[in-house]
Amino acid sequence: GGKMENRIRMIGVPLDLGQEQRGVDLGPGALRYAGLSARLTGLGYQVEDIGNLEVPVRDVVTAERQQHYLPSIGKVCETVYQAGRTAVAQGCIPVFMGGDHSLALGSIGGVTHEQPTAVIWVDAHGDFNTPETSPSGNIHGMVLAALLGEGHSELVHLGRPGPKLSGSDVVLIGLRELDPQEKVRLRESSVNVYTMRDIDERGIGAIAREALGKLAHRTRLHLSLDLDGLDPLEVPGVGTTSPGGITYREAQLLMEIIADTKLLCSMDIVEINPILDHGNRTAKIAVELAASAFGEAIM
Ligand code: HAR
Ligand code: MN
Ligand code: MN
Ligand code: MN
Repeated sequence: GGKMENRIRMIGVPLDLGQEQRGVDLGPGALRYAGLSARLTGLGYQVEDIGNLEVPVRDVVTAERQQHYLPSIGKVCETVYQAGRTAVAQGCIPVFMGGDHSLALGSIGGVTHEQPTAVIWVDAHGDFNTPETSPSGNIHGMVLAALLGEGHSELVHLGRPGPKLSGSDVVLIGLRELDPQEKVRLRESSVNVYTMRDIDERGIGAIAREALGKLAHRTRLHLSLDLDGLDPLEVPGVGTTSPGGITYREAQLLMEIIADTKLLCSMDIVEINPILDHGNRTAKIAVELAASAFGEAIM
């Protein structure tokens, strides 16, 4: 069912192979130093941090470079999948601390193993490329497409055969940077999309409520929070910045409205790059947002 569990399991995934910038592998540490565990404990959860899953260091798998590290990303995501599946089976809420967004192939695959789960995907990007449409070849730009069954077969059939989500189970929020063919693919899909224009015109509160309404056929929610969905003026520590993003206050309201549903069953916190950050501010903001998503209220 969708009742929120009282146990949270933090799972570090220092995966940086889905993109080219160095430093996103340091995300799990940044979130720990920003106090994620204590903050969630303070909300009344039993929090367990199981450490980091094993991820090959980029400098050790240079032979995979031309393949954009597809074999290693597949292997890591298999372990992420099993960790997510196990956490849900044991009645825990897994919180996946990335790492780049390619880890969501495993996390969302794993949490949907037993029961369907709707996904709120906060991002500047659609992550809806296939190998044919991607201008970069970077796997983190193909994750959502693969979860819906399109792209590298190693990724599409990861964990269990076939697609892990249908388009109508997904809401994208915060988009402002799509590649030309990715845009066409997304338009032709059944994914629910809210761009920055939608947020500007209608306000994040209306968008959040409408988005949750689109997912009302599900009783479990997964939040995939790509920090580059926020405005880089407030959240500079990400590898692919895109100006004009979701403000901190808008993100807070979105998290609070998600918390009101009490349906949040799992979460990814991805793309934090502490090397590009100022004083760990991006991870600190991510901790604030995670606390709100899990029920922290101002009063
Ligand atoms: N669309 C670009 C590509 O596919 C960049 C997208 C990925 N960037 C991210 N993920 N940070 O959301 O290469
Ligand atoms: Mn992303
Ligand atoms: Mn992004
Ligand atoms: Mn708060």
